[in-house]
Amino acid sequence: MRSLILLKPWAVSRGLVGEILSRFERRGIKLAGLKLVHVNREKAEKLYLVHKDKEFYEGLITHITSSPVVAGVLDVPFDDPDGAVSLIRKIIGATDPAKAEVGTIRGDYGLRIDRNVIHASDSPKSAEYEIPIFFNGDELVNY
Ligand code: 3AN
Repeated sequence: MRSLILLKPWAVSRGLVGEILSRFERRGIKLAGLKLVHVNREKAEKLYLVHKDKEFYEGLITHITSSPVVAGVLDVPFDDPDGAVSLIRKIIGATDPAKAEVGTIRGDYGLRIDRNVIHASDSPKSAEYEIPIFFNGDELVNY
């Protein structure tokens, strides 16, 4: 099962890319795609479409487009797609770093809810929607 992750601007500017990616690698989760991108407004609006009416929406768009992010596609070798997404969400931790368990990515590296260092698809359906925003089919590999 494939899912999108974005290491957000603060993860890149604070030099945490390697450490964060290693959390997935050491768990046995493979990368199917990886790139450094400066997200444009169009892609940001597509990614955060479900949050369009939220009061934090403009801040979300401004932040994700402010400086480069690392976009990745994780490949979890589970037959059960919901189980794969749950595992990824467990590794990243709760949305608010102040509430995320220590030992999770957000719990160890995040500080503010609006700068929570990583995005990950929250369902198999959102993974299907989000991956093509950042990757063409020929940029993803099976191995
Ligand atoms: P998650 O990223 O855990 O799936 P969502 O989808 O509810 O959480 O929120 C998307 C992003 O919006 C979060 N990663 C976070 O950066 C930001 N966000 C969520 N809630 C708030 C909030 N109350 N204030 C500011 N930013 C928020």
